[in-house]
Amino acid sequence: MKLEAVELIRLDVPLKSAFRTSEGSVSVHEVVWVHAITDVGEGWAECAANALPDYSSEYHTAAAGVLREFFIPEAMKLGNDLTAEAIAPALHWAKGHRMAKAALETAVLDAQLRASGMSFAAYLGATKTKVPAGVSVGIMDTLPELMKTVEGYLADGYLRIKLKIEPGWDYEPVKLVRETFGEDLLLQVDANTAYTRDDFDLLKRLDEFNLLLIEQPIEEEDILGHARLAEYIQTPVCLDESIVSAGVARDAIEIGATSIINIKPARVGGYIEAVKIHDVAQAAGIPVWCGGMLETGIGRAANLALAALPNFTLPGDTSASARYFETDTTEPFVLVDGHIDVPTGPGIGVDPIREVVDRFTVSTEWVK
Ligand code: OSB
Ligand code: MG
Repeated sequence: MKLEAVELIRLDVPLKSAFRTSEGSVSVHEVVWVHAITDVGEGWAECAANALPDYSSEYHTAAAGVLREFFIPEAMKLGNDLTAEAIAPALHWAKGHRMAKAALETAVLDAQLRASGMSFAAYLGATKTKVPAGVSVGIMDTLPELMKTVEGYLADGYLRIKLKIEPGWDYEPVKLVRETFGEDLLLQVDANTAYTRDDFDLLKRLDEFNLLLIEQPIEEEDILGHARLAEYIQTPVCLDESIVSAGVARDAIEIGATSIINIKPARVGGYIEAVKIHDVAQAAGIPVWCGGMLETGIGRAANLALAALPNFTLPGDTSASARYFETDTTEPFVLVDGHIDVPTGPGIGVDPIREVVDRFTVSTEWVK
């Protein structure tokens, strides 16, 4: 196949409510979409980069820039040899920018799979037709507000709760949620790097709540620090931001820095690398789960396909459309008995709703 043109679309999709983490608060999901036009048809991907370089060094205008200036021209240079599998090797010379790389690879893969009639789930090796859904709960202004929010998600049927934490919003909210909703609730926390090596005693206090895991407590480069923490506390340590490739995953597992991994395809450069991490973890007996970046349906669809692989044994952050948006960009994903169906159609299996996309579009540019 051959890449003929790419449309980069900037969208502002309003969130139902602000989502606050230790890194900041967002009330509008600002993203770039990659719409690939190939000789065998079109493909879609949502680039996960935030508006600010707060989760990682990437941000959406930088992603658009590196796609426009380097990555799309490089993919076009492949000529008729373009395949989704050829993208990562062709971009390997460029350091970092994994979310931008992932978006281009995913859009090309979508086109490739749509043309051959194969779903993402089948291509990636999915073994499930529906996946259990958890929900990520942001930091709130007050504890009553948090209780009301968690209660609402449990009423919706979510199977596990993840609380965002930061210094000053950790022990008390976790204790209250555990006491209010009981020992059987699957409960975990995510610090998004908010703590340091000086906070181990504080983090150890969370041991009493029998959490499934603590996600990315300290900074992403400090893998050794996570290994030390993992020895010090009982709660399993789960890395998110730190795991940027299958190689890093292998090393982090080997030194004991992570006993569970949050896999986000965008963070690691795409779905092909994500499957490699799944396999490395599986071989080491380390369970994985699928994280999210507040994606709209276009990004969520492919994440659900990945979450259907066999070693994704914990509920992911792949929540229903209604958890995030009044109006999603695709047919909404719905929660049924705590699960979400894995799309079965060709490619990502869903299509953007043109009228909705137009409404949320801030700007578009064509790269040819
Ligand atoms: O750390 O997992 C994270 C959202 C944006 C950036 C980072 C993270 C998150 C979430 C929400 O926790 C995941 C989701 O529901 O998509
Ligand atoms: Mg996280």
